Amino acid sequence: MSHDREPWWKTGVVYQVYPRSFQDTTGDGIGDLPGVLARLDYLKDLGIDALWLSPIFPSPMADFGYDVADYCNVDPRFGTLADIDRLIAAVHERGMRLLLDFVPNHSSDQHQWFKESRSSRDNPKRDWYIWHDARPDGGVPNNWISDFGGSSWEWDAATGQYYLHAFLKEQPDLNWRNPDLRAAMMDVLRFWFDRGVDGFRIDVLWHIVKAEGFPDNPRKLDHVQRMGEMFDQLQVYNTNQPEAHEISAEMRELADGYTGDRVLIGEIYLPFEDLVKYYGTPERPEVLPFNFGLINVEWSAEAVHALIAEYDAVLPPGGWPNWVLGNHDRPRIAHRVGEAQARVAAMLLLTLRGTPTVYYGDEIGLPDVTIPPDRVMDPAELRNPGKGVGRDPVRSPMPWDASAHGGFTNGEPWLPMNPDWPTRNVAVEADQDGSMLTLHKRLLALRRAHRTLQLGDIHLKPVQGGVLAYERRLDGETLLVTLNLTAEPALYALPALSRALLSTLPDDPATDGSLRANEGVVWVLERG
Ligand code: TEU
Repeated sequence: MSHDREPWWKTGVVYQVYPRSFQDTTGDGIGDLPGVLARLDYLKDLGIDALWLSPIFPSPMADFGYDVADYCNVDPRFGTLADIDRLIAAVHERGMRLLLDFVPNHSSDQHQWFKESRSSRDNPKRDWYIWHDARPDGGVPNNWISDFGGSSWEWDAATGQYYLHAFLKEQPDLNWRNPDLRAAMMDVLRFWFDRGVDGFRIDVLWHIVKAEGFPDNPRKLDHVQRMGEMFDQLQVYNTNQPEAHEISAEMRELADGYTGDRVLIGEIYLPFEDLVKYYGTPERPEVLPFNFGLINVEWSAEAVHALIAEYDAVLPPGGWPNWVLGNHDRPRIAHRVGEAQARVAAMLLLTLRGTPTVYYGDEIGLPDVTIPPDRVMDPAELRNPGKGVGRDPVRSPMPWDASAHGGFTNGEPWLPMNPDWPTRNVAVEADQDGSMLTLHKRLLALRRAHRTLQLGDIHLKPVQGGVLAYERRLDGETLLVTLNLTAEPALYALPALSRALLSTLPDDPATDGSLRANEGVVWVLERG
């Protein structure tokens, strides 16, 4: 069977760049687009296929770019439209792809559209946002809670109505029920597709439409602590409405009008049975939803096995899986499972069936960085201090070498570097046989060398003493992955004629299936 015609995003590996923290070229302590350009050869050499850039659009930065003031331009802190054009061209010259971040649920309150919308009740753009009268007693229209805490409604004294914001009050929600707004946002996608962008990660896609009539959300009894106040409620009326599927199908249709297998990856935090509906149907495809299962799972062979099985069971026919270990909102993998297990996690991510996304810095084992109170930048932390919801720790600047500020900037970095940057940086790890970076390069090279790892079927094996194992099979080749998710040695009963291809540990693995503490191995099963 030929697999040559599979779209690039099925076989490829995505790498998330948080542009503020990648490479500064101007000395302002904030990364920029020329910085990304300067590091493209590093990414090519690492072996990834596509870069996704978190938002680079003009923004007051109330939520570090997720508050967009102009969807069709570049923030001067990051560069210019000419810089993005150069970057697109340079990415393509290297045979890679570039994805941008589309933020359709809300704009900045400084967007021209919102300025017009709030200027008067009869402004033509009034209905581009979600306005609502106060209750007779002057109270908020309903009980919806914003993601950063407090009511989702903000009073606008000038026009005497509330507007809705699922996140900060500086991020008013757009009204996708308004056809003109909808058309304007589709034009935004066209603007970037026409410039050659290969796709988008779509921010909070499941939030995009709200229930008509704005009913109160029911209260939830089991309080999910880490996630904050908003999760005291079941998010039934403010998120995941049927109309969201029509919109994602429309976006998909637009993308399909372009050549080159453009991809749309939806950021959706929902239980699997609801999540997978965003694949759409073969007749009406939607998006590739991010699967955040590995971010939340308890780190044991049994729990990860159950997670993979559960996701596989709900995946619709033809639905291509997706796996993620971390992003700019969630604790880093090295922080969650420890440095030793982070190596095993990397092998898991890059050998599972599906499109993996690597979060910048995870390839060198960056930790979560403790932020002193006077350096906190994230509104989530500023509004809920000390609750552990801050995202600055996972956004620290990339340490490239042992020069000042890790080679990230000539100025003062906007967030503190990892304290061990003089030894944990790209240059040091590039020369170390046993480093996390070398492991990532080997895993990515192995994935490229074996189509089986890219496209093969997956067959989960029963867990044996803390070892998670699965086979990947394609066109007569069988690879076996055995992952010791414990800090103790473990034994896995190997099939005959198994030959090790790669261990997560620097020296050769045992040939009898015994795994060292925190070791993962990829084997090829040779035919007798
Ligand atoms: O994140 C939405 C999201 O899923 C939330 O979990 C959010 O990260 C967290 O609760 C904040 O406290 C996306 C972006 O990834 C995030 O950076 C933005 O802040 C958010 O949307 C609003 O655009």
